[in-house]
Amino acid sequence: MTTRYDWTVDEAVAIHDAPLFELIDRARAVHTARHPKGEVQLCTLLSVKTGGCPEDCAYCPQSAHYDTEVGREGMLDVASVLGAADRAREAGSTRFCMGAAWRQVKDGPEFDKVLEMVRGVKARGLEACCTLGMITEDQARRLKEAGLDAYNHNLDTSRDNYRSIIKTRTFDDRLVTLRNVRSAGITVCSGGIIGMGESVRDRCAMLVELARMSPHPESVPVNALVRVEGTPLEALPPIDPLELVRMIATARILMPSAKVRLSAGRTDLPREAQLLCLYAGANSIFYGDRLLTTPNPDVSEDQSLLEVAGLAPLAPSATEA
Ligand code: SAM
Ligand code: DTB
Ligand code: SF4
Repeated sequence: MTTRYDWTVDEAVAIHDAPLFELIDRARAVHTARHPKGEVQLCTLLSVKTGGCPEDCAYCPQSAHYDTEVGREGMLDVASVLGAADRAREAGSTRFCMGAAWRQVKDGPEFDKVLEMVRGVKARGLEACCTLGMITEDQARRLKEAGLDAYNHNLDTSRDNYRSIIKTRTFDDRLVTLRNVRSAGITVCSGGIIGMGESVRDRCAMLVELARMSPHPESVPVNALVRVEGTPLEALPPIDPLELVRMIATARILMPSAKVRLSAGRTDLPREAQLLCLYAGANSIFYGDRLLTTPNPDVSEDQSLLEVAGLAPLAPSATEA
């Protein structure tokens, strides 16, 4: 099986729209060829700086443009972040992702604190990931020096659909940050959201944008929109769970070696649909009862999810960078 970097949107749509069992069979074959069968990486998220974000992302409860239940909070201190990292590790997570509601990183004391958090997370033997908005090449280099493994920066939707979701930055701004991350030697985590009113073609175009990068992103989160009161997208209908299965299977086929993460939206997803996503190519979930500002399934529910499927959390030793 070769890894391709020249996928077209037409090809991706044909894969996505194939009869469901054909799609799942194909994705499963790619998955088992490239990844240990019964392994799922557990990642824990923590919002280290919540709310008051100047960007206008239509899905986001943290945007200052919308009146949601999420208020602007100060930055967490390093000790409480590292306390959360300890608890995440004890619960079985091997990756710890710190998020900040920033448009872009500003050099100064807050960024220095993030660097300290990264060093602390690494000292605990966890993979360290950050998602802080746009970063420069120099900031990426400093994060790398602190030991950062991965940077999350989602494309979220297709280039064509971008302006209907976010007006305060462009799709190309996103690509520049991803390039800065890559050139600093940090692994790339980039994916998107379904359920924002986009077409199947938009979904596939977003995946193709990622799948034409060489190397592919090491990590591709697929989120289902969490519809939050006060955001412009609050009243959209929920997705059909099988749409998520198709999206994950398509991501798996286009980017065979990536970790495909079944991300936000699991609280509304029946257990059987989650299992189908894990069968069709997802090999990671967010673990812990919060995402950044919204709920995630309880840890006990997730333990039983993995148990019924005979899946095991990826062991820490296998992930140390
Ligand atoms: N501010 C940084 C940025 O936008 O890159 C980092 C944090 S931001 C909350 C990280 C990602 O969370 C977004 O790119 C988006 O894909 C996802 N996200 C935010 N709100 C969401 C929602 N309501 N439903 C699903 N995913 C969401
Ligand atoms: C990603 O793609 N999904 C995560 C993580 N990367 C940072 C965030 C989901 C956020 C969902 C809304 C919230 O909890 O605020
Ligand atoms: Fe800000 Fe990120 Fe939310 Fe957009 S997704 S409003 S950049 S926190």
